Amino acid sequence: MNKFMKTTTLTLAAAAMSVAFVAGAQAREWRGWNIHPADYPVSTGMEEFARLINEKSGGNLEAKVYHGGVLGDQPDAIQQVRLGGLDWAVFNLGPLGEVAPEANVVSLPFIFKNVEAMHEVMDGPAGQQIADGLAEAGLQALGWYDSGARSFYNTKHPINTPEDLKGLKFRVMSNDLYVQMVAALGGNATPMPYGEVYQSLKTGVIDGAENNYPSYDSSGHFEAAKYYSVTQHLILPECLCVNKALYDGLSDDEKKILQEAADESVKVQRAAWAERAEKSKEKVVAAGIEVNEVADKSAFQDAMQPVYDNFIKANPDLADLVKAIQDAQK
Ligand code: GTR
Repeated sequence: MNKFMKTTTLTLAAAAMSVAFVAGAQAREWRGWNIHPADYPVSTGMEEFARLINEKSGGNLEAKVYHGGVLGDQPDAIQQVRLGGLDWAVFNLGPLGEVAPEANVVSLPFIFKNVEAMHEVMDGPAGQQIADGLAEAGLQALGWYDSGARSFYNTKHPINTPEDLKGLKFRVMSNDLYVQMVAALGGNATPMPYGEVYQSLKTGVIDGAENNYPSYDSSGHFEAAKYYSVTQHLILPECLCVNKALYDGLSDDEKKILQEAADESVKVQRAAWAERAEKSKEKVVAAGIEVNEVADKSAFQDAMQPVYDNFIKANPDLADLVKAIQDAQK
């Protein structure tokens, strides 16, 4: 064998090995992180996505969902999916804001006037800009799930005005914007993993937290904190996303399969969400929770000006995105 042939043979062998490796990598089961129990709308959506990619690829793509946060808490799992230690997940845009500034725009309190407006914005150009920011952070966004609106709940008393937060300590998700948000309302905030909140409410380490009805219900927080005040200060989408390098290694056909499966799973999740939001509300009310509507949210909204100002000061290049989201809802 001459030198040229040797090199060619070696190169071909290396190419064959890398093809085998890629094929092997695709046949491997993708591990999906989920913080929620199996009977939650996010879980239903993820199961549907996994089922569809398997079906549409004739068994070549396989994905499994690990429910209940057994693969770690959310900030850690975000790093894992970015780095490829985990393959896919559904993440809340709140903690995602810490890794992609574009995603943080939706964590500006009251930026969406309602859930429908959030979906419209996320399914349009602003959503694409956010997806591009996530891609730079190593996450391929395939679709936006619903997680309704978040409101404050606590163990002490109903919240009707920002003054009612005074002296109370609230758990927030891992994102500095939320610490600023609670401080601007006059309360104290402490970031804490979701899985520690129940015990912390029970033992009085914190006085309250904030979430949507389905999470308030499924986490059992309603058993520990019975005042739920409908402030709806955050309307956060969730992202069905895949490790970017894994996605980039797929063929065009496989990418198409993923996108179609994601689109279908988004529909399933959003429908399951609407149903569960009603059910959870009924359940917590029947359990004796005291729900108060906050008819006039303007005092809460006005108090957010410094949070917006700080954000724009720190991210001047995102001022246009904030404005585009606001203008799209006029
Ligand atoms: C839920 C959300 C989770 C997690 C949780 C929390 O509504 O679906 O991803 O972010 O809130 O408060 O940590």
